[in-house]
Amino acid sequence: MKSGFVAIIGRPNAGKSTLMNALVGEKVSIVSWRPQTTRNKIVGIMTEDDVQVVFVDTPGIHSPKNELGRYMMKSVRTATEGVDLVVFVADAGREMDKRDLELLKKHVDSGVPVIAVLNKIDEVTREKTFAELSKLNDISGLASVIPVSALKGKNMDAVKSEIIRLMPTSDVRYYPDDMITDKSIRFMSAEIIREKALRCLSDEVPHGIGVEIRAFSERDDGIVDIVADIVCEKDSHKGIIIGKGGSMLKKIGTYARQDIEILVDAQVFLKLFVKVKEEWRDDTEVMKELGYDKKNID
Ligand SMILES: Nc1nc2c(ncn2[C@@H]2O[C@H](COP(=O)(O)OP(=O)(O)OP(=O)(O)O)[C@@H](O)[C@H]2O)c(=O)[nH]1
Ligand SMILES: [Mg+2]
Repeated sequence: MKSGFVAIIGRPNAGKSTLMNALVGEKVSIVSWRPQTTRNKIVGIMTEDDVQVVFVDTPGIHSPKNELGRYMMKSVRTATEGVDLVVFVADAGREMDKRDLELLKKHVDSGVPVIAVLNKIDEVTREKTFAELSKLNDISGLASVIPVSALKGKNMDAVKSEIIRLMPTSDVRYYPDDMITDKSIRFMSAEIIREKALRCLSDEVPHGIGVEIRAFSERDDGIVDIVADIVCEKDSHKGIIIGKGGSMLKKIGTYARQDIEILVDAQVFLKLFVKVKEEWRDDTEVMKELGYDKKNID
């Protein structure tokens, strides 16, 4: 029996969450083409007959410009503490710079095994893939360098077997066999709503969005009622989120409800409201309400 903890790190938009979901085999983390989609540490658990791997998906590493960014970077730092393996994900379509390579080296030097995964190879030419791979291969001390497409499932078996190879032998399983995440249904529902908002809205709005679940209850007949606020930073954004005659909010709500119904395996009534909280990304009180409390990062 083998089991262990694996932190998945990398720059924003590299495909960390897509990779984790592919390895776990379920959608645990939300995914969008917008950088900084993931804001918290998200645990995803892969359990098989003789192995359990506890993945920790993390926010993309960037220079924070507000308190939310600092919260996110603290999440990354704490996620890599005490893990058995670090998986560093890089986007093949984006040239790795000195900072990326230094970041990678820093983790290699810390003594924990590191796998570098070059993702999105489906999107670039072979030449480009080779160029980025050779940069990674020049770093000494990496356990392995693996080109993949997490989206298309290309070469994911290699990543999986390499991760399992590097897991410590252990008699303990950290989580029950059927558990895929440590996050609550409430948290997952808020994330799904945020994902739909990120995907539906035009460019200027999404970064300043947060979701707060205000009520979550189950009726006797099994129907689930959810009331949630989409929080944004400006009145003008509120208008955009609501849309003409409420059309945008309805669209976000419909997509979110469909996914939440799969999650809870029941019919869902979802009521969405939009609230403005100016500059909340620098307001620790509002951040707490939205689930971004630095003190709660363990
Ligand atoms: N073409 C292609 N796109 C991918 C691949 N993996 C992920 N993507 C896309 O890249 C975008 C970002 O993916 P995410 O998984 O959200 O990336 P992330 O690293 O978790 O991003 P943050 O949470 O913002 O740090 C999404 O649009 C994905 O569909 C891949 O292998 N190939
Ligand atoms: Mg992510």
